[in-house]
Formats: sequence, C-alpha cells, structure tokens
Amino acid sequence: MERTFIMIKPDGVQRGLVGEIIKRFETKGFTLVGLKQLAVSRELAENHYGVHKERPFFGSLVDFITSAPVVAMVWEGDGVVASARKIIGATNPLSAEPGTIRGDFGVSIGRNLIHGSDAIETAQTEIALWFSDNELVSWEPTITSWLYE
Ligand code: D4T
Repeated sequence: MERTFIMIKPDGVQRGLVGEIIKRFETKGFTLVGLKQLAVSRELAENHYGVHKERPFFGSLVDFITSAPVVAMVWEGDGVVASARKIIGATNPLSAEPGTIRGDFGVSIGRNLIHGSDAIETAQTEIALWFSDNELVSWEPTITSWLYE
C-alpha cells in the first residue's frame, strides 16, 4: 500500500494545530503508520531540504525547521501521496484554496505549516530518512471494507 511522509512544521506545532491536522488525514480515510515529535538536527534538516540547497531561502528554511519541535508522520492508503498534497494545498498559503490546511490556517510561504512528499519515490526516500523500520506499524483498520470497494 502507498505511503507518504508528512511533517507538521514548528509553526503548526506552536499554533496548536497538531490535532486538527491529524484529524484531516484520519477522517479522509488514511491510516497512520508512524508518528513522533522530535527536535530536528541541522544535519537532518539540510538532508531533507537538500534539493533546495542553492535556493536563497535555504538557510532560513533550515533555521526555521530546527527552531522548535516538529511532528513527523507516515500515512498509508491508495493514492495517499497525491491526495495528501491536495489536503495540504499550494506552497504559498495565500494561494492555497480554502478547505486545504495551508488555505485555512496560513498567510506566509515561510510559515506554511506542513510538509508532504511530492511523489511516491520522494516519499520512500523521506520515510527512510525520518523513520527507522521499527518505528512504523503495519496494521489493517477493521473499517477497511467501508473505505475500499
Ligand atoms: P514542502 O517541501 O515544505 O512540503 O513545501 P512544498 O513542496 O509545497 O514547496 P517547496 O518544496 O517548493 O518548498 C519547500 C519549503 O520551502 C519554503 N519556501 C519555499 C520558502 O520559504 N520560500 C520560498 O520562496 C519557497 C518557494 C516553503 C516550503
């Protein structure tokens, strides 16, 4: 089954949106297979955002992600990678549609609350970067037949 990596950034944690954000993935019908709060090291932040190393915002992005705890998660379900990106909304919260997490709760691109993997391969890399195998729990919710035909 497809999995994606989701991280509630320091602004989402500080603003007390952890429960609200988890609820959106849970009520959609996705399955939580990994969850932890952590203080992010510079090494992990620079690794995670390595693709943006040459961008002007890289330094402030790493400073921000390491500034306070984040909540890292792995969610599972059919099509979860693309669906999670829709639930999250556009990178700039001012452009994000109402009903999305960024559209409902954000006003600034540097404080856009949450990260979600942008492709299945990226998700696999990010899950391996943030979680060890023994932190992930494979389980089948008893309501599965009410979610999938
Ligand atoms: P993430 O990776 O955090 O889920 O965001 P997106 O996938 O939606 O967007 P991204 O990779 O292009 O940007 C990564 C991260 O950098 C911040 N950022 C981005 C910023 O502070 N200033 C900027 O100009 C851009 C483009 C926000 C998200």
